Amino acid sequence: MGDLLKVTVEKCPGCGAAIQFEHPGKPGFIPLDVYQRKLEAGEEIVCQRCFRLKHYKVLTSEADEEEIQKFLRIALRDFEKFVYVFDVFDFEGTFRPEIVRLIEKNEVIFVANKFDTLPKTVSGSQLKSWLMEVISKISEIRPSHLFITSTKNGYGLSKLKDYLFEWGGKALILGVTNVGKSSLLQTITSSNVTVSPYPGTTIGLIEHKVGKLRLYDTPGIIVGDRLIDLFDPQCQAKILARGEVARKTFKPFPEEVIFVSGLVKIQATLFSQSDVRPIFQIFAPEQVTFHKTKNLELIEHPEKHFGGLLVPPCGSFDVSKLNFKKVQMVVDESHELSIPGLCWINVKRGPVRFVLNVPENVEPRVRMALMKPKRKIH
Ligand SMILES: Nc1nc2c(ncn2[C@@H]2O[C@H](COP(=O)(O)OP(=O)(O)OP(=O)(O)O)[C@@H](O)[C@H]2O)c(=O)[nH]1
Ligand SMILES: [Mg+2]
Repeated sequence: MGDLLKVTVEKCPGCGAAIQFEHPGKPGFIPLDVYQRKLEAGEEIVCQRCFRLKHYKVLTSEADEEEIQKFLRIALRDFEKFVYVFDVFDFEGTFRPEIVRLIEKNEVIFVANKFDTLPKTVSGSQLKSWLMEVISKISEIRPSHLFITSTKNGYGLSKLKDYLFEWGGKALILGVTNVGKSSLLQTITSSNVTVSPYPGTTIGLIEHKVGKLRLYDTPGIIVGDRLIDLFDPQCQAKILARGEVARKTFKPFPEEVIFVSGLVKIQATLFSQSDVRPIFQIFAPEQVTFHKTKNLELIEHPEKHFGGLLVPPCGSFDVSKLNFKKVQMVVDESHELSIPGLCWINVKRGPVRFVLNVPENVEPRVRMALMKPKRKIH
């Protein structure tokens, strides 16, 4: 391969990976003949992975986790301005105090994206004050700039764009995989970065101009404690909330158990009274499956029924390697139980004692309720 070719196009404009001709299946690969043809025709040159993601919606190579983390550590040193993006549907899974602490001494603006996935009854201002409170609780940070956005329906984008236009200098977009970093850049700058429901779409730094600001897209930070992290990229793409989340109401008998996505087992009883049933709502993406049962065999040996009665969102999922743990939590009407990367549970009649069986890597949390109780149900 001639050096000339390397110099002409260094990076794929879709994902930021360095263009290369030697390793098919690895990020940045493009067959040399295709590259030369496109170069001569003056067509845009994107790597094979981005081309297939854009045109066929298929993922042909995965990002190298270690490389990405190494790359991010280096990038962090070079910036003093950051745009931290998180997903409001999966707040606990994507607002990461351990990452925010790395950048808090700098100028940071926070973007709460995917507002369209929340129930319509939650207003922008209600979400904002809830976020201010839960953020300061878990990270002791009071964001001075917090924007609520949806790249899907355009909510909040012009406000964010106006701010970025005047900000000046250079800023790094940062956030967990799949929160919508590239989508934001794409809509704000009308650029051609690759957006896809697979985690790890962006691979390198991609620079864009927004008024006086040079804004850089980055690879998503890979975290391992969300339920969704257990699935392969194809499966993650399926389970991701695409529109408003679905809600399902439960009023279980003490002997009943609810399986969510086949992998989380929930038993719930009212904390103080055993003769009254608890009531709660589970909010989860449309594709997440629920199974309520009294069947003891199923309750005690769920591993035997995966792929049959219990369906994780993807058929090819191998549960045999998973370890599970038991977690108990008591949640009243002013709080919610969140299972990062899967769902959250809002209590209508409580306090409820939840006994959960979850995959070992997943950390359920209790948080202040986003969906405020309107009236107490007796
Ligand atoms: N419902 C909804 N989906 C969104 C929104 N923004 C992005 N998405 C979707 O979320 C998925 C991930 O979007 P990307 O922009 O590729 O996310 P990213 O943070 O750049 O992901 P990585 O590069 O993998 O870290 C895509 O399927 C987008 O269509 C939004 O505001 N609402
Ligand atoms: Mg991206």
